[in-house]
Amino acid sequence: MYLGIDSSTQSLSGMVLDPASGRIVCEASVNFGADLPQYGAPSGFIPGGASGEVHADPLMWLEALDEMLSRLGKQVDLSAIKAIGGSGQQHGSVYLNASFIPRLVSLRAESDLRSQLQDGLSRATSPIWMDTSTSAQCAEMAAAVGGNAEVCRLTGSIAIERFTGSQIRKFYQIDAASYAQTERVHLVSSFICSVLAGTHAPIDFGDGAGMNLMNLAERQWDHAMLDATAPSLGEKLPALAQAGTAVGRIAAYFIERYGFSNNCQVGVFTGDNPASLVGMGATAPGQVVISLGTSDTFFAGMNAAHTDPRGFGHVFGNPASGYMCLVCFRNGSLAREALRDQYQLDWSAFESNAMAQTPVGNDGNVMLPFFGPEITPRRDFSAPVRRGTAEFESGENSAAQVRALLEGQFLNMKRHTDWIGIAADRILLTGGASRNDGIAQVAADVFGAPVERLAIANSAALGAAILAAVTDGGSMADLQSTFCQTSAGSLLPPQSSADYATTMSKFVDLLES
Ligand code: XUL
Repeated sequence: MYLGIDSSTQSLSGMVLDPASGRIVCEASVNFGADLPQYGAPSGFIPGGASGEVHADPLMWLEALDEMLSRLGKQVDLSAIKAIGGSGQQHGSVYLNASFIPRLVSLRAESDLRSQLQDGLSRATSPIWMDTSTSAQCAEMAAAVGGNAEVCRLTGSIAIERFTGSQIRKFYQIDAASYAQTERVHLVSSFICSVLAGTHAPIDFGDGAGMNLMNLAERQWDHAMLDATAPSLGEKLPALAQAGTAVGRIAAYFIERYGFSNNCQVGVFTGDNPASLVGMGATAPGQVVISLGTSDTFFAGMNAAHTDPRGFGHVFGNPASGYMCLVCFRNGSLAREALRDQYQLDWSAFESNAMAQTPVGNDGNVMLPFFGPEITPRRDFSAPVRRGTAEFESGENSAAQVRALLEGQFLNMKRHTDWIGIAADRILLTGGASRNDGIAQVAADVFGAPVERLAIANSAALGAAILAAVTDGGSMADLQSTFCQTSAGSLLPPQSSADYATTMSKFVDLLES
């Protein structure tokens, strides 16, 4: 059996799978807000940060790891786990001093991770991906290497606030003494992996690309970017490696405390989005994942590492091989909910009514579907922008408004992912809103590709478990065909009337006007 661990923003979960029987054996999850209220982080981060700062307590992640393993151990004999794989929320960073490794190798099974490792931190809290406080550092880093186009060419993304490089630079600027005390900077993924393996684990090419520090073509730390970030940073970063390659055997603490076998391997962890790409069965180019959440994300496998000329999208290493893209849209469910509430609708209006009452292309009525600031494209919207008939522009006809919002969201997504240069053969829709057939149909129509939904919701943990099996010699393609099944009846082909060429040009005109 194989264990996948996903350390995400709101919870830490584990999934055990058995490739021989093709079954998911069991799952356990620790929700930071509900299960560990003593950290004062109801949504997994410390609320009330100043000037866009969003941090979390890494000790909370350690306590959650202990708790998750103890819950899992009640359901399954952990000595049967042959390898562990994992994923973490991307971009978040953990700062460790020189005592961390001595503490790690002398962990006693009678005590817990939190109390034995807490003095190994050189920074009490970890900035996470929701942090937007580092615009000044991003500008400084870009200027140091000759501009954002160069940062993007080198690392796959322009300098981005949530990416780890600017966060490290800010730490160095505000607390140079603690930065100097930092022996190693880990990502959330490589931190949890290090604890399990009892040694400094590498960062993988997927999560490593989310730092603005890795040279995408060479898959090595980029010296120009390191120099632009903070002194001696190259000495403080772990090695880089492919996800799912072996780090080593599990540390004695876990053998003694939870009954793991001393032959259990720990594989290199990756970021939650690259892990989801694996868990959705979408690592091959032509497969596209659209995750509909608070924010919407689009990710897909790519053969080559070309980057987004507009600078909104990101390119990461793909845990299977090659590369993947990731593009985030801030106005996801927030916008869908705002429109729903404004017109006092329920989700069934999005499911069927609005779709039945309006034609594909919405009679030429288009909407820029942004209720607040957007990151793709980066612009400070405060309300949607409408163009069409006088009735539509004045906000009447809720069915036309719903269709315009959904078409606008997917047109914006299609427009800002065109640089990948691969047409979608199949769209895998996931996230809360993906179950809604009305929303799914618009995605199929706008992209001109069939939409499917997966049977399993937790694709990051599944991807992590598949990577565990890969560490032990399993074939990723075989594992994906066993575990990444679409749910019955979830396939929606595009409608024959769907032709969005004219609507797309109207949308782009409005966007650029
Ligand atoms: C991706 C991103 C988030 C985090 C948290 O760039 O910031 O998706 O990985 O899930």
